[in-house]
Amino acid sequence: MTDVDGIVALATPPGRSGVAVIRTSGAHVLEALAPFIAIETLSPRQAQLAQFHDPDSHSPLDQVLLLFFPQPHSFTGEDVVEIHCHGAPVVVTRILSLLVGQGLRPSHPGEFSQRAYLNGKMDLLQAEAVIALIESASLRSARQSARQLTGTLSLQLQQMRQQLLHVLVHMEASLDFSEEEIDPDGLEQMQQPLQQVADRAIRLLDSARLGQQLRQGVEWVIAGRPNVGKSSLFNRLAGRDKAIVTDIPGTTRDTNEHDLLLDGIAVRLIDTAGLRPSHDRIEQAGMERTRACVAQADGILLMVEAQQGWLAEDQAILDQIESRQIILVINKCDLLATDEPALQPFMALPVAERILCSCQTGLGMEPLLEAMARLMSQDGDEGEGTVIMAIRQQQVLQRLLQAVKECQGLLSHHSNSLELAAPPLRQALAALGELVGHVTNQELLQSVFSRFCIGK
Ligand SMILES: Nc1nc2c(ncn2[C@@H]2O[C@H](COP(=O)(O)OP(=O)(O)OP(=O)(O)O)[C@@H](O)[C@H]2O)c(=O)[nH]1
Ligand SMILES: [Mg+2]
Repeated sequence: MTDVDGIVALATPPGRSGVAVIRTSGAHVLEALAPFIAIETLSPRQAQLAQFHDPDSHSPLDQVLLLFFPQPHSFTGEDVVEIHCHGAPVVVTRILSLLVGQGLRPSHPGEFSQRAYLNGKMDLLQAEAVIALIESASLRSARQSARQLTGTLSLQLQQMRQQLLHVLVHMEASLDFSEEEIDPDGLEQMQQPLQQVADRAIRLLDSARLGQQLRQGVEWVIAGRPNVGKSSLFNRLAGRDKAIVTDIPGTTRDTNEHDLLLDGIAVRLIDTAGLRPSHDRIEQAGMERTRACVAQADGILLMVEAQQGWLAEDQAILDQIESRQIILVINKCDLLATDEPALQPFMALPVAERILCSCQTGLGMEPLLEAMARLMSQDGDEGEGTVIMAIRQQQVLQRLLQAVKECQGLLSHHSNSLELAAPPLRQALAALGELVGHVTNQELLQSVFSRFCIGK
């Protein structure tokens, strides 16, 4: 890409604000600014107060703070000037249009980061971490992205690359003596690093589900028969009376949603219409929605009533749930006689956790939240401190793992035909290159950077 024209964008959200930041980057930004500010007094990396002159008026347009980062020591690797002006939309628009009049081009989404990548300021993984950081819905996800921004994942991949290169060198050296069968020692020297790379790829892939949860949040759906107390639980966890609660079965028709943060993960809680055979068209429509929610949920809070035990109707609902993460919420425990064995009727059920609760008294709410958090964190720990955050990374890692496995298989079955094992090894190396961004094509770059906001 040789597009090095100067670009400009508002880097802060549009609208009225105390301060707005306009970012410029490119070889000619200083020239573009010259008609409006005294650029000769600009000193690198120092905040400087200045008047921004409007050529159409005798008085200054705004008093601004300027930051000048000369290339190559800037975010993009080019000359960068940031203009911190007052956040009045008219002022921002005027400054932008004056700069465009001087030849700067409004930037595309992610163009600053794309230039940083093209100028070797960061690799593709770090660029993706920037997006994830900006999009973070929770502190935990922000921390994870910030960690990736420092290059932790890049470093691990670099080590994997070294290991694969070691195998390739070994393989090519042995190929020169291809007439002879390769000795077991030499084979072991290749198998071992391959296994280490495979193990690492598997660990990273295991973290991808957690990465997805951190990125997008998770959905927990409250489902069960009518009148068991689903909306009461929803209101308890939401901390207010959001959903209508009555003693009439079939109260809830539409789904209700509430967002909360649990253990650093954004959780969307969904209250649904109770499931039962019904001829009421409105109720049927509600139940359709329930089924759709259940089908795409990450976890289900399946609610039953303690006093009633496990009913055929409950079983019918459980049969419709495919999710592997089900917490059985045994409600209305306040109605039980103190010596009743509350859990017993439910012990044989294939659910991840069983929680005794009462939405009336508040019993069991903390254990329930803890159980939800427990199930979510089971989805891959942060082992080496790295979590795969982007779908692209996950896909390329899968390809890498497949290639490594193929190579391993060929080596163990045909130890005398190394030529066969070399191509998958090269594919694995290519996948690594693609991950970090050493090997890229325009389409890939487009798909990564178009997800950024303007001005980043
Ligand atoms: N005693 C007792 N009553 C409860 C408890 N939780 C809910 N209820 C009552 O049970 C009835 C039904 O509660 P809802 O929360 O509307 O039940 P639901 O599952 O949402 O019902 P539908 O929307 O009809 O599917 C209400 O009268 C609640 O006050 C509880 O823990 N103990
Ligand atoms: Mg309800």
